[in-house]
Amino acid sequence: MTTQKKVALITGVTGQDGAYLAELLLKKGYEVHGIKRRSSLFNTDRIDHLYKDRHEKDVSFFLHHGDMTDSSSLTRIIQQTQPDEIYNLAAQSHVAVSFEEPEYTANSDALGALRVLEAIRILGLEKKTRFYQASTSELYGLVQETPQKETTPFYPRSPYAVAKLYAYWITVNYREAYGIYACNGILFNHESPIRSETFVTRKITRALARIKLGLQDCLYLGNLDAKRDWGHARDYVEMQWLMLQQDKPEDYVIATGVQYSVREFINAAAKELDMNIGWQGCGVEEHGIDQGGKRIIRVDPRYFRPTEVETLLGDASKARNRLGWVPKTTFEELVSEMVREDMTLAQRDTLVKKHGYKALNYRE
Ligand code: NDP
Ligand code: GDR
Repeated sequence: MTTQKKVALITGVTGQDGAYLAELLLKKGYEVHGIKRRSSLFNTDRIDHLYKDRHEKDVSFFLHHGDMTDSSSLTRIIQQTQPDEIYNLAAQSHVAVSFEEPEYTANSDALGALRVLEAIRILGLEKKTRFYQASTSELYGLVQETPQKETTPFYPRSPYAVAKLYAYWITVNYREAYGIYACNGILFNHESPIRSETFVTRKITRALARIKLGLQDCLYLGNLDAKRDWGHARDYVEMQWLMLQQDKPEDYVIATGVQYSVREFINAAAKELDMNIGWQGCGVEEHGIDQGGKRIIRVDPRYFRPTEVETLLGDASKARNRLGWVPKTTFEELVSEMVREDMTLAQRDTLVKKHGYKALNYRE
């Protein structure tokens, strides 16, 4: 007897979480469909290792062109793939950028979730298709309680967070109104070596590796006092899957329960590279100096946000007690893995700088 493969559809498959989740679901034997946007450059770096040409045997991973701002593409893909599970990860996910592109952020992050839920309803898939919404700790914004858990009131502080608040509630509403198995994962920051370079953790690990090798002089950052609860993306996508395997759909906070400041992240990354950073000055004058007294970290107010989220710390007891989920990777392990990978990339860049692209081929 052959058992039918489960079918999953991932929006945002080309992003950090999309790549880890696709890999996890393929390992579990799913047929995985991903939605990618049209781009003038290749945008599938993170998932290229999973992709096989459709003409090969045993292909389980398929990509479709679509966009969160385009209902027709979303509805068509859902109709064609008839997924058992949809993971809605696609979003304009940068908080600072959302102040510059508030309307687009609302369109893709808020209405995008609605479009997927409406497609499920219009296509009569309410009883078949389970829906995961990538909600965020940014909903807590100006925090009303510490640590933050599922019952903590929301106070969003950016166009991104406000858009995600709509997506959170429309997910709850479609669950209650139409009986769709729909869940919110309220995920705190999670990082990895494939985190995009504009988020603070990756910006730090990449820059310090480059500074160490002489490829860059200085790293400019914004608020060094901001505190975050940072976990590893690989651990968090497991929870996204687990949430859709339960008897009843519910919302869960996913976090490590430990908090560090941006400055502490820098110190941890520097330690991995045997760099010793001394801190001097305060406010916009604060800077980090290396052993030789060179200013290698400076504050640039350009990176300050009009309204900042100063502190986030999650309480994931519900996920631990109900689903047995605990994060596997510690803060130190996360930083170490990111620094190692960025050091390898910086070494490649050094090689290219010295000998041109041919040097890479000779090595491989
Ligand atoms: P990324 O920014 O790495 O990935 C976002 C993905 O969404 C990319 O594949 C991107 O495509 C795609 N995308 C963006 N806009 C559109 C659009 N209009 N139509 C179709 N696709 C689009 O984010 P992460 O992987 O880190 O996060 C995944 C989700 O989880 C996001 O919704 C994010 O807001 C949320 N989240 C993330 C947290 C984190 O710490 N990482 C914490 C809490 C929530 P492209 O590659 O072409 O840009
Ligand atoms: P965040 O992540 O806004 O929490 O959103 P980000 O890494 O951008 O910022 C974290 C904190 O660091 C401060 N910061 C800087 N941030 C950036 N990007 N660049 C800088 O130079 C810099 N200097 C200081 C920020 O002000 C902030 O306080 C991430 C995203 O993945 C969201 O999609 C997700 O919902 C939340 O995490 C949970």
